[in-house]
Amino acid sequence: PDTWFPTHISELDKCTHLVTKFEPELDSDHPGFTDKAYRARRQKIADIAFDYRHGDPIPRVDYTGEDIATWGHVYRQLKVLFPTHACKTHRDIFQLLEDECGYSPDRIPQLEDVSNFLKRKTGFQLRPVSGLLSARDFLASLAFRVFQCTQYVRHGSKPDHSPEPDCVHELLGHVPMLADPGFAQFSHELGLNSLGASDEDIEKFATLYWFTVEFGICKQAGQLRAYGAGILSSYGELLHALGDKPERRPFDPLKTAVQEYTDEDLQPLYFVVESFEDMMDKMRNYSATIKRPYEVRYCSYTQTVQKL
Ligand code: H2B
Ligand code: FE
Repeated sequence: PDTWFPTHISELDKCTHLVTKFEPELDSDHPGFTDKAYRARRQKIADIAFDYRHGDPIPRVDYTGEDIATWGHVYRQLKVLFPTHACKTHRDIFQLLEDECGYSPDRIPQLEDVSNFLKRKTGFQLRPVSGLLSARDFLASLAFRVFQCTQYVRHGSKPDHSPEPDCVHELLGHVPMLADPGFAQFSHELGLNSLGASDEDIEKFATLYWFTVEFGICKQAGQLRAYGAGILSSYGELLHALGDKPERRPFDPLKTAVQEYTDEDLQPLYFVVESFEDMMDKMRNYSATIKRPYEVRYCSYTQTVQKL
C-alpha cells in the first residue's frame, strides 16, 4: 500500500502531526510545567498554528518582556561567538538579517516578516507549528520550500538550553541557512526525496538531518566551523562542539544514517564535512540510492509535486 503524501503546497494543512514528548502540559520535567502564565501564553501561540491554513498571513505575537529578555540573552551571547565559530554562510546572512529584516537583541522578529524575507532570497517560506513535528511531515514540507517554524519562546528559567525547538532556535539557527540559495535547494531536494519513502528510510533521513542540518560541523580554511542550527543557536553547544571534549568523525551518510543520538543534552559526537558543498554532494548521492514508489518532479509555478 502506498503512503499518502502531499502533492500540492496547500495539503501541508494535513501535515501537522506532532511529537508531544517535550510539551510543557505533559512533561513534568519541562521548566514551564508549573508556570501557569507561561502555559497560557504557549497555548495561545499553539492556537495560531492549529488555526493556520496555507495562504494565511502568519498572525503576529505580542511577546512579553520575559520572552524578549530570553531572546536577547541568547542573541548577545551568540553574537560574540559567531565570528570565530560560525560558518561563513551563516555569518554573512546573519548580517543581512540585521540590516534588512530587523534582527536585534531587543526585539523578536515576527515570523511573517522573516517569511517574506526568505521568499525574496530563496523562495522558502515559514508556516507556524506548535511544537516538534513528525519527521515525515517536517521533511515533506521542505519539498514545497516550506519550513515549519515554532513561534513560542523557551521558558525564561532555562534560557541556555531547550530540548524542544523554539523560535530562538529557528530564527538564529535555521533561518540564516535557509536564506542561502544552495542550502535552500538542498533542503528542497531532501524534502522531495522523502515523499512516499518507507518508515525505515524516513528514520534514516531524520538521523542524517540531525547530524547535518542540526548538528553539522564543516571545515573552512583549515578550521572547524558550525553550520548546524542546533549548534548555532546555543552558546554552550557552540563552545562544546568545536572544543576538545566531543568525538568528531568524518561524515559518511551510510554510517551516519544509523548512528544513535541523544536529544536531551550536549552532543557527545559530531560528524565533520570537508565543506558545505561536500555535505550536500554526499547527501544527494545517498538520496539517489533510496527506493521510493514514485519518481517525483516539482513544478514551482503551481507548487505541485507530480508523480512520474
Ligand atoms: N519539528 C519542528 N517543529 N522543528 C524542527 O526543526 C524539526 C521538527 N526537525 N521535527 C525535524 C523533526 C528533524 O529533526 C528531523 C527531520 O526529524
Ligand atoms: Fe532544528
